[in-house]
Amino acid sequence: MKLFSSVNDVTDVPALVAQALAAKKDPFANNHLGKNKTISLVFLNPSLRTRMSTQKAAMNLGMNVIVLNIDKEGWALELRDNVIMNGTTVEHIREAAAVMGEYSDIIGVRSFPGLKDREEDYSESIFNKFVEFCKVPVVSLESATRHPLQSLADLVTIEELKTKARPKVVLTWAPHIKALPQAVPNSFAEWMCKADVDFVITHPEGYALSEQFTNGATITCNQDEALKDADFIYVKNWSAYEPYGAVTEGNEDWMLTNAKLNAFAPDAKIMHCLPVRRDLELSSDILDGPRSVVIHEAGNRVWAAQAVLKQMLEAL
Ligand code: AN0
Ligand code: CP
Repeated sequence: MKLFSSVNDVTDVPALVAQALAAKKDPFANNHLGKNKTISLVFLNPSLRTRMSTQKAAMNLGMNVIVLNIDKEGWALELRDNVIMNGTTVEHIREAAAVMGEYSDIIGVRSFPGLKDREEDYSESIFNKFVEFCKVPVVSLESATRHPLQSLADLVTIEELKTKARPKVVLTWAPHIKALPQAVPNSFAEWMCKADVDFVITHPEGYALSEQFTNGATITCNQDEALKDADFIYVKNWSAYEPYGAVTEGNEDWMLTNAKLNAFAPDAKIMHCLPVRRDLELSSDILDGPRSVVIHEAGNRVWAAQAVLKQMLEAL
């Protein structure tokens, strides 16, 4: 694998899930593969899980790891083309990415969307510029529109914990006080639409995701109905796709609680990519109770990253 930016870069999804589960069983089986290879993890935005799990995965494969919080520690980056750099930016992404490529065998990049200009965000211009200019394989650590390492870990978690061949998986919108990207729900939807699951998306009016990610899903604005007999419920906030980046008030009752689960989905396992705002997005009674699998899910981020990096190392 030379690029991991979406599920479309994966030739065999079940095989990749199997490799993640194999890595979980025997973490150091391939620790010769990464010998004398360097991965650079470049963050334009904050991270806890993606940073630590990808670093751990790379170390399990024997790689050297460089982490650069370029937003805080690097020169101010110019991301636009055809501008005279007489303002606050010091270095253009063209040179910066090319230089990072000189020091790395693989590069990971995190760059969130601005949530102002939909066309710009959905063209993935920042991520694509890294890919173009660094000239080494690139793995997405969450881009403007997708978070594929998260989605792979989510699918691994569902495969591990499911108790029936074709579980019902529900993605439910949750309240938040900030405008958050659509990357996590877009990506989760895109992976679930390719998995052997019954997939339902539920959100308030006005929060429909771009259809390019939801083809094959059942979509409803009735949360109670969507939750009915769910095996897995994936909780996530996102801002509107149309009008882009908008947040509307008055949807506080979309927060999932044990009362709702007792009524509609008593056996459901509750997932969230984290970080989560307690008692705003998801009730603490769920997070602290037996239905939550969020820590297990976060643990699986290591094995998802390890499966992807293994395939990238094999293709170097
Ligand atoms: C980010 C998001 O929603 O995309 C990262 C999630 C992994 N979350 C926040 O900004 C809170
Ligand atoms: N879920 C996730 O990607 O978390 P971080 O933003 O902490 O990396």
